[in-house]
Amino acid sequence: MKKFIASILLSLAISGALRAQGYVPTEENLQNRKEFAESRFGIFIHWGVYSMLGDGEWAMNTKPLTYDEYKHLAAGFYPSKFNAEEWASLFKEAGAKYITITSRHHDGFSMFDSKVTDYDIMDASPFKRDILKELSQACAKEGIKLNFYYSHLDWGRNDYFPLGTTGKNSGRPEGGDWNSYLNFMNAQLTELLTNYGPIGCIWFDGVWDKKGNSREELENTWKLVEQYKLIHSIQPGCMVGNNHHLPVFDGEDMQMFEKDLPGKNTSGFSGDSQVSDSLPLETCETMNHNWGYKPTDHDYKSVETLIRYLVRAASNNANLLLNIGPRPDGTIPDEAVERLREMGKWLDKNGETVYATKGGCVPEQAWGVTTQKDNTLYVHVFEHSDAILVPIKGNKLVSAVAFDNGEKVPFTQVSEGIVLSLPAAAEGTIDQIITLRFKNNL
Ligand code: FHN
Repeated sequence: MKKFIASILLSLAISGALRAQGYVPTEENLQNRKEFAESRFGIFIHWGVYSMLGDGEWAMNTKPLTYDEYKHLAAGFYPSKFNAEEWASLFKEAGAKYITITSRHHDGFSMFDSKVTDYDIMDASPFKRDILKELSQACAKEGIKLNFYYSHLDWGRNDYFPLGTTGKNSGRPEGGDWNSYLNFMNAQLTELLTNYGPIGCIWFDGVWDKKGNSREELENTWKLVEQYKLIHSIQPGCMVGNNHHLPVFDGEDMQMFEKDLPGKNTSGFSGDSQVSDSLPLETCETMNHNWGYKPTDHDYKSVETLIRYLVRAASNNANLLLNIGPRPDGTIPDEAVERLREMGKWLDKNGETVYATKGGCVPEQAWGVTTQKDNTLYVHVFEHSDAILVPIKGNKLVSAVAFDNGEKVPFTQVSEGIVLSLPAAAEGTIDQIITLRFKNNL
């Protein structure tokens, strides 16, 4: 009997271990990961019926409103000025290579034509235009990849039970069929992966609602392995990412960090994450202080801060997913448009030093950061001085030139590395870039 139990335990352990490491990405998926990592800049879009309340995407929870009070907003959601082509052309002008839009946020409203709920743009709002379809077509025309944010958490549905730690005042019943909720999500994911062309990534958010759950409990509660398998079975190339703020789970293809660069935890979301050394990385950040629309939040980051953050992300091997919160009428706030255009102008000139680069082998210095490609190190100087030390040794420096005009930059090789005598930088220079070419690849 003991032997029998032991063998059952052993086979359970083996099947657990196999399951834990069972996912093998396809070639197509690996290619998509590579292209994603090379793209370095994406636009995050938090948009939904909550934009009408002008208080961010958590408005239902923070006001608080019950779901019954909140849900009627949808009947007034008519973004009369929404023009997917204008959006896509702005994103292209900004130099972004992909967008990640909220297909459904925690309030549960689906911004697409979903046959498995009436709480969507076709049935609950008078707009009756499939926003995601229009965006998928417009982005395809501009060569911009399309990713979908998808909330695991739902503040409205009765089958979201057991309840989690948020949305407690939404009036959901103390009972509900969790399996029905899982089936609903998988049916929606199937729609998203079937009706909108190739999807770059499903960007999950919200499993953290079930606080206190162990990794295994999270995996079991949300049936992540099965869900990820479903996604990969419909579109093997589609990446799965999950903003669970934990080390990656088997079946995930990228790792994101919220409001922090990989390895940092200034915002408190990444304390338990460990930076993956094999998956592409992404940092998401707001342009002002909110993800969803808040008209009174004019505290936008400067163009300088945003560009430097993009470069810093690249120097950490990460993309920047920069958020905008469109207005309820479908337009993008002027402050955001201006900044996107300026970033585009900068990327137009300097994109070579960011796109398809890796984090430089020289870690962040007091003067700035580095990115690299083959035998080239791009030195990004944020704090100008007459001379800087680039602590890199053991590779012969062939040339050093200013990236903007190709003029030679005098250098000396010393035992600690390379000393560059920097040319003067014009007032307001955001990033003085020096290109160093070495004999051997870095
Ligand atoms: O609760 C969400 C929040 O509304 C927003 O979508 C951000 C974006 O990273 N993620 C969650 C908080 O971790």
